[in-house]
Amino acid sequence: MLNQSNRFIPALLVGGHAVQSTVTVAALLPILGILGTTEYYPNRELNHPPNSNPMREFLLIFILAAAVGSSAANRPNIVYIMSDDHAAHAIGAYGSHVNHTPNIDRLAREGAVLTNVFVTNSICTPSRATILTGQYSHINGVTVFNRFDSSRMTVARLLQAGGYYTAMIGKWHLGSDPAGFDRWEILPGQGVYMDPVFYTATGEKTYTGRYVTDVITELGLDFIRNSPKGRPFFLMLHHKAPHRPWEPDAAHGARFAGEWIPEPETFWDTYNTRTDALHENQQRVAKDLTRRDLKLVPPGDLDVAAHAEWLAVKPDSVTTEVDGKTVTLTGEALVRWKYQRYMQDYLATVQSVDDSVGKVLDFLDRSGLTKNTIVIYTSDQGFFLGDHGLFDKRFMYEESLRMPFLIRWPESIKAGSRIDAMALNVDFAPTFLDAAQLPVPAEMQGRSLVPVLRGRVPADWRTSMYYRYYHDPGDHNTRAHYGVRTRTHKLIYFWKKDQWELFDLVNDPYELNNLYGQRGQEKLTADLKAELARLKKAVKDDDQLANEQLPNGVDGPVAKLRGK
Ligand SMILES: [Ca+2]
Repeated sequence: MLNQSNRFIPALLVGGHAVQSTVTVAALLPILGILGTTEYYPNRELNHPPNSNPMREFLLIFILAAAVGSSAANRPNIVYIMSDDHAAHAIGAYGSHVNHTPNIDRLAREGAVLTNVFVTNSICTPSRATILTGQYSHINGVTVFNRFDSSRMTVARLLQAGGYYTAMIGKWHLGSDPAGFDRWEILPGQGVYMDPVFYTATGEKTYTGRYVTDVITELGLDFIRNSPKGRPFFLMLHHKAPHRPWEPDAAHGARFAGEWIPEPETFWDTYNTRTDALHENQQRVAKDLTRRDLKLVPPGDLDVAAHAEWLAVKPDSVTTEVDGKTVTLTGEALVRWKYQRYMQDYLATVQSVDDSVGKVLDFLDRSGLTKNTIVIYTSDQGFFLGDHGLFDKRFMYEESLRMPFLIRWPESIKAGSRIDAMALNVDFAPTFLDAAQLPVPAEMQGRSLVPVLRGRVPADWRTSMYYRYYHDPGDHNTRAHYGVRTRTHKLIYFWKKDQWELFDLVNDPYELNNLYGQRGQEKLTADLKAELARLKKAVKDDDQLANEQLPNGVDGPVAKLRGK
């Protein structure tokens, strides 16, 4: 057993490359001493006492756990597929009324669908930093679009150190270079749908004439195909789709162009009883979609600046063809038309992602890897699909808060499972480590979902969650807020406005009736405020980043390549 555990230790020290020699724990202690003097975490004051060295601590934990022995045999491969802005209610397994996703649904059939997975800060970059670190935004330092400090502890570094062959392919969106990956090929910033550029550690490549979802899929499969035999792999396959500006490939675009998409129940929400925040938002289908979003074609005689200006206009009338006749749409008819254009394109980009999942699953089948590979499909957060008249995310309302999460792991998950336990994006990193039979560092704030996935929910499993959104006013004038969601209620506090919303999720699942301040709600309100305060303290949020809007980092140097 000792020999088996020792085989991890050299891998830990030489960056994941297999070394055949045997090293004892005692021989490593001087090296840990050296690490003790290393300034490994520039921002460690955020989450550690002044004298602690988190890198040393987690290495020590790791080595001790390895020394007591964990069976390394048959550790599962992990394929983590994450799209960008894919709402659960646009997935068949979650009861979509607007589309079909047969390949993603296969994961639900052959594995599990988790129905209560929530994001802790509903926006791209912070969710990605949380998934990597297992920490809330105020601890990992990424509250808005600021740059992630890649020298921090991440699940990729730990898996790589634990012997996994690791890759990050697709949308990274964290400003700094990826670390902890044997291979990375990322889109700069948001990336683009057509003719995408990918950055690597050593160069860049433009895929002229190619569609981004297809390229990401092929690069991911190429990574799996070339993984070293006898070593488990960890692949983060991150799609750009279905993020704005929702540009489908030609085939899917044509297929959805004629589709009529049902409007959601709350499409015409008047925001009655809700606070100023919802009234002030600028992410409305009715008013905030641009000509570019709607794929309107500019006049041909515009120069570059005028062309960009034309596309950025949010039109209040549109002249288009309806049933072969040219008509000018305004008012309610225009709003309905905008919704159709938005959703047709959004869903067409989703369909390419669904195709991609099918290709990955087929490839695993053909390669004999299905049995020992965990496959996850999720999105970095939810999205409004016209719900409350909105597009985008950010708000703590259900459609934006809920992440899709489907997982297949034949060895551990009963096919067709439906899991209602409350899970969060802080849980993903601990889950990967646990599945890989590696220890979870104490500074990770989530919990492993492995017992939950195996159908044994621990008695002390969470029944409430903490949320905090910072990007105010941001791109959509969305007001900063934090809040608590229990299994039955939600309390939201817009702290810069000192306004509250309280919803009964059982009797008002669409969150249309703000109960805050209503007679008879005093005890419920007090209980939820107490729970909110308890959670805020438990996750160590003492407002340390509440009033600071950190500068954007996503367009910073992805290594040396920017600006050349
Ligand atoms: Ca996103």
